[in-house]
Amino acid sequence: VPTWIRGSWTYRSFFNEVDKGMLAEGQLTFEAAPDGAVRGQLAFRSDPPRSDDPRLTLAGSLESGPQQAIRFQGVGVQGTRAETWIYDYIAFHVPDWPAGHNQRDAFVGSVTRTVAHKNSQGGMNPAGQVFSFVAFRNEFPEPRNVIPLPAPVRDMLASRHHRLHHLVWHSTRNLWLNPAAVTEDNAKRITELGWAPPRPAVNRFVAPLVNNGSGQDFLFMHRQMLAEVNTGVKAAGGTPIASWKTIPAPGPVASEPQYDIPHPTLPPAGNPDGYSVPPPWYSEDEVTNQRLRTLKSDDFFWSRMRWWDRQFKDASYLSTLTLEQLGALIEWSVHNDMHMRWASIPRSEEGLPTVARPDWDIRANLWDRPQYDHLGEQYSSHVNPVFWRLHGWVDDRIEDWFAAHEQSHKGEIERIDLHAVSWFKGRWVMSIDPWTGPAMDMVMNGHHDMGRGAAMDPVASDDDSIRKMEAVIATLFPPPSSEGLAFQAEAQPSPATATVRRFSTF
Ligand SMILES: [Cu+2]
Repeated sequence: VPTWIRGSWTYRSFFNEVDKGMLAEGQLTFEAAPDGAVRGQLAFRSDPPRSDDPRLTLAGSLESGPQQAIRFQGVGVQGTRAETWIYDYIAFHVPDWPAGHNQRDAFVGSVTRTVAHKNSQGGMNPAGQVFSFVAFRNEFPEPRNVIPLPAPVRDMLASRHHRLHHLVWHSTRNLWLNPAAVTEDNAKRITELGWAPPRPAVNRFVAPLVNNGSGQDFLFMHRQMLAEVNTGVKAAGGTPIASWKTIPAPGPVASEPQYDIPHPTLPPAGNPDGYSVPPPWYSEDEVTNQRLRTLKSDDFFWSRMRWWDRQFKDASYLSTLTLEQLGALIEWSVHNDMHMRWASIPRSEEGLPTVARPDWDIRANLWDRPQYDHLGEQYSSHVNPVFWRLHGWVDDRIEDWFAAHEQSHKGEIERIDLHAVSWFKGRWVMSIDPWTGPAMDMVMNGHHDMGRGAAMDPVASDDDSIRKMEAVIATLFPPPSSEGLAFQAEAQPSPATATVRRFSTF
């Protein structure tokens, strides 16, 4: 299904006359395109927005064939100054230049006034007049701008310690049984560094280990992170982040301001609530491209994600699972796919689309700035505001699981307090101390204790644990040869094509 039209665009129309230039500039948004049908809106806003600003509701269809053409009609919205307008549009998607540099996605076309309407000078604009237009794609409004985390919380999460901790925790448990990454020597080295995971998450074929307790580690570690971030949010004067109650369905990408309040503001077109699915990007790896296209499609939501959403709330199913099974089954299905569905193209320091961070590359000047919050890998995902909604959804399933067991065999699971986290013991819970990283790291550096304040300071005295985590990364992902490294150090991340090497991590 060609969905290139979906999203938010800037529209400019022009007179087709030698001595006249631009006619109008507006904002175009297009929604889902099931079976080639499209709907959307063209709005000519004043600043601040007013309820009678001209707006047209658009409906039409994508044409099949190699041209990527679209036809649509715009009908003025009742109560706006466009009330009596009807225009027809035909447009063509502009192909990519193979060697084009940062090309903006665009479509170009022709528009005609289908019925005459009054103009603002009191005269009539005649039917049949024809104009040209271009529309270019607006930047996707990133969650960090639409639903930002409080700055102190964001900066703490973006600190080197937290980035490394999250990356090293996931990487060691994901790669521990991968013989290419963790040789005998490497295992010894990582053990000396204090980072041997007691329970690997997957076997050497990357199949999740559902019965070894690693799923409990996953749930515990992230429950602790959620508690700490919400402590930080409260300390910064905010209200705790609400989890996704249901995984967000594809929704409208445009929404109107609340006009009856004193200073109405326009929700960002293309991502009004912060939960719109960012467009896929294109890497050199065709499997990744296909995975991204599929995960980001509406079909995938309705056929798969909604199903998972119900499955992991279904008491009769949950009451058959141990806590570790619940964790592993969620992590390696809906959790990983939510990460990739809501991931946006990685961006360089200048905000340009860039290559994915190479596994070995943890250079602070490139990857430690707070804007690097790519949801598709663990050095950055927890800096993204969507991470906390998504993991809130995961965390809420633990409570559903407990309630389901209480309902079907009351008393077999007991609620306990474990390292200040509300946790469980009993028949359905493996008796382990869930792994969140080296004990020393936690005690000395308070990574998981924002409440105490130490970790709010990104330059807390954590040099030693940072050096150890850097050493783990260098062991798992040896950097290229020193010549290669010197070359890379000079080169900026290339904006040409985004290569994703780490897609298997989520
Ligand atoms: Cu994580």
